[in-house]
Amino acid sequence: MFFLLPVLLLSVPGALAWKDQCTTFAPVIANVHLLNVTYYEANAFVNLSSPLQTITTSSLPAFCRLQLNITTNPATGKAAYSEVWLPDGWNSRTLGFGNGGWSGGVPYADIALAGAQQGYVAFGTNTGHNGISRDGSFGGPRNDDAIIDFAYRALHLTTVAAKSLASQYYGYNHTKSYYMACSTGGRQGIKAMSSFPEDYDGVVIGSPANAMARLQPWTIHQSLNVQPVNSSRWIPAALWPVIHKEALRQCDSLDGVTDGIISNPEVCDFRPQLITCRKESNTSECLTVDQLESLRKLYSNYLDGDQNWIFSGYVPGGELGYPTGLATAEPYQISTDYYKYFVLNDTTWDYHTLNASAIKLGMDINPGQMDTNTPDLTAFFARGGKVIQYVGWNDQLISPGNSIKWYKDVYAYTLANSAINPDEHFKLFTVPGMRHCFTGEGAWIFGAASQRNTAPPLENNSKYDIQAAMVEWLETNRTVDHIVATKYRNDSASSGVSFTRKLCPYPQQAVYQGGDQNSEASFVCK
Ligand SMILES: [Ca+2]
Repeated sequence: MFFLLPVLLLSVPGALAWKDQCTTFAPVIANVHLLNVTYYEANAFVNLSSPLQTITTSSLPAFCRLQLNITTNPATGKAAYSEVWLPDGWNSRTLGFGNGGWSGGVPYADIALAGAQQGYVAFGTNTGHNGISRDGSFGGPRNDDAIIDFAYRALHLTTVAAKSLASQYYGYNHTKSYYMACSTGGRQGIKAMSSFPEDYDGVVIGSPANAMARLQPWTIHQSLNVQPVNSSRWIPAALWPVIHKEALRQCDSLDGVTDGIISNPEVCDFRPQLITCRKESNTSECLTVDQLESLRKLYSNYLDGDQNWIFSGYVPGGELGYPTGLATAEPYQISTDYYKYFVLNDTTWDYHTLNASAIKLGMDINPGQMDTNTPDLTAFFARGGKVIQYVGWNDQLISPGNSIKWYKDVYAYTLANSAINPDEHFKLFTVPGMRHCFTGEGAWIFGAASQRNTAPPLENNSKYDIQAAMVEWLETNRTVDHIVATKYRNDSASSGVSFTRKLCPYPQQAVYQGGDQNSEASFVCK
């Protein structure tokens, strides 16, 4: 049997022709202005930096880099800076990346390593402003154009532009459109699925900062639980490893393996009062009654003054990250800036005055419609869209309870309001021993956003790489029943593998079946 190759494959240009194609590319898209175009040969030295991410590598395939000015509001002239990278060897898919915190910067490491290096047309945006993760001052006072760009508009318009640019560059349309991001990027992904369900076909999001009006007061609350420093309720840095050791003593072995990782904190009934200071105790190895009260608040659901549920608390196991997360001397600036520049428009606001009415005001104003807490993904699901969400159990910045609650909310809403089977469109993977988006004591390398600049997944396939798993699920309909995460020694791929573990779809957990504890093959999801 003789098969005719599609004409487009026969017309793929050689390397010289690609360079010519790139440097002479003159796309025509309304409100999209090409600032600069650069062709990078295969293995060229690429060294780029934004307030969000830096990439320094010589490991990329040949690609064409487009730097774009996208007018986001023609009436005011507001614009965003975006980039689209077009590899010579395109896999016919597009892959967009999101941001982190309040950051205004192109996610270069993700675009390079998870995008172009894997064959995708890859893109990202500065969300309409330049700035670092913790700085929300761009939002105020009442800078609505900038807030809306940050909330969703810049990414949406960049996505639309990237698809059109790919089509004009290669001469044919993409097959599937993907998105991958964590934290603020997770929120952006949820916004896209709910408000622009045609933007993407497959979405991989980690620990989303979606419930902004709830997350931000909780962030301040966590700091208020322990401050001021040197008060009776303060928990000094040296005491957190003591608390962690006790949490492990009580709960590590519940998953069948005593390895320093609590696989399922939901079944861990942590009782820190077992290390209460006695009169004869060394106070560096025990907790006072006031410190126990601080811990109780940190690990509890956060209720406002009217007893309304606001946000979930910390879970046992993440104690090595909490003192540099939110159990800090001052609140995380992301949250105080939320009130100063987005909700109250008062740059002198004192976070000690946070109360139920301020929390409600954030919910009511919902600046830029950035609060993306909707459980309604039915339009996205109805057109075949799939989403894989993941969250580290040891997340020190956004309680994993937030991801679990949103997953449950979407699940219930979908059942109640459509004929769609949510299991065919949505999976949540919990990651034991992982902090916010990356790092931690657990196996946390699986190809997700902001991970490849530390280390690649063990292999670039659907077994080890969450994005490859998404492609397989969406394009071949083979379901994702687990993903294998890798822990490298010293978090360095060149140092070799320390251990691998299965990540399981919630509410399943990896359960040890016997054999080598360092091998994922010794665990099953159930
Ligand atoms: Ca364990």
